Amino acid sequence: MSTAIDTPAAPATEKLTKKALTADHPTWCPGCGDFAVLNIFYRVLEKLQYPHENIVCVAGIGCSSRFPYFMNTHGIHFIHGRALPLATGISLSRPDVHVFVFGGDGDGFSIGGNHLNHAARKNIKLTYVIMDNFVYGLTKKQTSPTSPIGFKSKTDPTGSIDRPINPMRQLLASGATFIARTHAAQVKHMEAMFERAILHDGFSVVECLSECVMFYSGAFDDSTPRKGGTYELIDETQHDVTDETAAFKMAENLAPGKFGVYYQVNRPTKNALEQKWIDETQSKLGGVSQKEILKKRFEAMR
Ligand SMILES: Cc1ncc(C[n+]2csc(CCOP(=O)(O)OP(=O)(O)O)c2C)c(N)n1
Ligand code: SF4
Repeated sequence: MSTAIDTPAAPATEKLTKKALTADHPTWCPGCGDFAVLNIFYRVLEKLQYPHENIVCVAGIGCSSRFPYFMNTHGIHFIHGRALPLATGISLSRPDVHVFVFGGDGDGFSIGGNHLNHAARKNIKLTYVIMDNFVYGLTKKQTSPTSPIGFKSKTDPTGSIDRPINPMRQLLASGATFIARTHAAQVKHMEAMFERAILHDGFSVVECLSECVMFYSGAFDDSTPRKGGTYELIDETQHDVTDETAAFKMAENLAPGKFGVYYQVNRPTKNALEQKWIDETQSKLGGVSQKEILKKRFEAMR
């Protein structure tokens, strides 16, 4: 299969280490759950040993969306809620790179919610980690789409009155082909979920509960055993991850709900389908360049 654009020969790659992947000093508040997410992402990349120059991290705006600053990879800190459309373009045009998207529940489910639906249904090849803290952290405590009813914030001083979204059900309905749920305080589990998501050929999403110690301390105590909660794992000998109805049922109550892979199926990615179309069109037109095809298309549209 030909690549979507001509790329120069990749330089020889050195062993990928945490040191090589580390960029700026993270500026999150001490105790923020996002530190653990970053550390585990370093660890998984070290394990997978992708060529350093082929890794791209994209984010919108938010505390969690600062992620690309802390990664010594290609990275873009983009517009609030618009990380996915940008990442989609990168993924479709550069089949040689691994695209990762990071952001918060506000960025992903609120302002970026519609982009999430479309990237999921198109099955764009990328991995998206939603660092869900049930609050808008960067802007200092507004209600987010995942805040529970009764949550007191600057936008809801007497307590939130809106029904929160159910991330697992939302992702299932959107058509994501890999959907998992994990917790920043459960590093081994988080590592396993990230690795499986990254190795999935399609749109893979991991919702990672990551506590905002500044504006919603204790949000995840019910799923933190050292705080008296329970961390219940999905038993995949009992749960068929390809069964959408079972996944919907399992997602009925996420307070605290179960953790693990809710759903995983293989469906052709837009990347593969589009490349097939490009290859067929090029061969039909006698091997003209992609630029030429695009030019002809624009001329026909005048
Ligand atoms: C278009 C636009 N609207 C609103 C904002 C203000 N804003 C910045 S981050 C943010 C929400 C942050 O919450 P979340 O995405 O959950 O990330 P967190 O900071 O909690 O990690 C908002 C509303 C903005 N920067 N741009
Ligand atoms: S405000 Fe909350 S989410 Fe933002 S860095 Fe601080 S603890 Fe983390």
